[in-house]
Amino acid sequence: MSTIATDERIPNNVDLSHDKRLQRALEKWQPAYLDWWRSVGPQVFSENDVYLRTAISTEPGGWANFDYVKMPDYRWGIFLADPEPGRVIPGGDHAGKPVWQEVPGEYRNVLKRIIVVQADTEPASVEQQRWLAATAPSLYDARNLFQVNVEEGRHLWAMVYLLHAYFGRDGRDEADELLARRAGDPDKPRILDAFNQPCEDWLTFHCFTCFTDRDGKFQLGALAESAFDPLSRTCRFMLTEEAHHLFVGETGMERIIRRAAQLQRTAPEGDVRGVGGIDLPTIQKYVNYWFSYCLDLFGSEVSTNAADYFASGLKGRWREAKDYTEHGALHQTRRVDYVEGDKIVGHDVALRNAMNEVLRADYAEDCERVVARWNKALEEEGVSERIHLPHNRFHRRQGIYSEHRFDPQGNLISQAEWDRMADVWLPTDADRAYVKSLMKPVLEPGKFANYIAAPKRGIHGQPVEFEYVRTDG
Ligand code: BYC
Ligand code: FE
Ligand code: FE
Repeated sequence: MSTIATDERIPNNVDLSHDKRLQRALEKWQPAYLDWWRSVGPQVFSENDVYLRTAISTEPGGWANFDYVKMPDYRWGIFLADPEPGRVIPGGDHAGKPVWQEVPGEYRNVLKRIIVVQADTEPASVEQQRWLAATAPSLYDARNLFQVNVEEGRHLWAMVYLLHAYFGRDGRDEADELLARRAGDPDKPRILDAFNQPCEDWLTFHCFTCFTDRDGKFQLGALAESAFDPLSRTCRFMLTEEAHHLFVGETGMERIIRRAAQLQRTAPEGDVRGVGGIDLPTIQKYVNYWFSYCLDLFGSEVSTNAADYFASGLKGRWREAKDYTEHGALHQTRRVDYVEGDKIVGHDVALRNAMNEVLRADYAEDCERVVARWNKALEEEGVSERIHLPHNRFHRRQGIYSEHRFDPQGNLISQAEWDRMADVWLPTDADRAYVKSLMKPVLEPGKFANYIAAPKRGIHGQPVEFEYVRTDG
């Protein structure tokens, strides 16, 4: 196990105190990070005690400490999973050779680009969510939001460490740029689309943590299979934290869905909105919107970038080392559906060029499992409606389907048909205004807003009515 230094200015298990130059550079970045956190991080309860988990080691089972902490005092640290002895490159042209501890010159720029794109999403999500706590449906939910926020902050640290440690001057410049771009700012936006969308209500937040953080799970999984070992180790530890973000999103959605079903059964004429709930058709529209946006995050169906990343070993497939026996992905194809005139025609594409599609399909399968659990909840609540994921061609802005219109079942439709149906499939301004109108803070311990069911249990063995955020200052 690696040594943990938790009492240093930057907690770490990378022996930072033995690399004074790196330590000094990161200690110089630290106040800029804190300024960023204060100006565009959580704007509500920003100085209150919050019951948070802090990573203190990478030991399975014992890696986290739970206690009250004021967010600006959170100990953001640099933690890499322990090295795997004898680890070899999992996939691509160099499969089976020893992993790299330094960045090979020929891959320097691409690798830096991948790390910057990954890094950029972390602060972006914190910015998107910075006002949400003002309308928290409970202290429990506010705490979960803050937990996700501080850990996305730590994920930024994880990537900035790689930029500083392995990319010299360019890396330091990129680290500064990461604090300069802003989610949704037309002049200096974040890199990927979904990270410029507003996140101003809790249905959106739970869709985001369920679907967008899950993109994170799969992208981090692909990077955990990287030939560049420090990146792999960083991502492996980030995935440990990510599990909670996905829990927040999945159970948050389930609680809203459950409440919708309960209100539907009891409200006069089943009018959920009439009694201040979020109705299932509205929830379905938000699912359609966020799932399709998140599919875009995997890049084009057919991508030479993706082929190059795989060939060079920079990214692997999901669980490349564990789940595959053939790691070259050469002389194999994957069927990709193209639009030709008014038909959808499948073509066999070289597997390496379809790596984005392979990862996207693994992601979609994971999402299907989540939706099946929500539908189980609907069954338990005794209503016949179900939530469905739209087809992967529906409402796309990136890739080969973005030039055409499809219905949620994936059928090619005309622009006129789309215009007629878009308001049925996607949230309208009126839907968003309605959802927003419900966003009123509920800050009494153990109480929940009317549109969301209470969770089954609290955090880390604490009761649901625990004071997860101390509101008295
Ligand atoms: N929006 O060859 P293509 C997370 C660009 S989430 C805007 O199809 P490629 C988190 C693309 O950059 C995980 N632009 O794409 C979640 C390229 O531009 P250039 C984030 C887009 O490169 C919640 C061009 O279009 N991690 O951690 O094969 C909270 C052609 O692209 C988009 C990563 O993404 C888009 N949606 O694949 C907090 C991993 N899609 O280079 C955190 C690192 C594509 O021609 N990123 N473009 O100018 C990658 O591996 C790849 O860059 C991508 C794109 C998978 C994103
Ligand atoms: Fe993250
Ligand atoms: Fe996350």
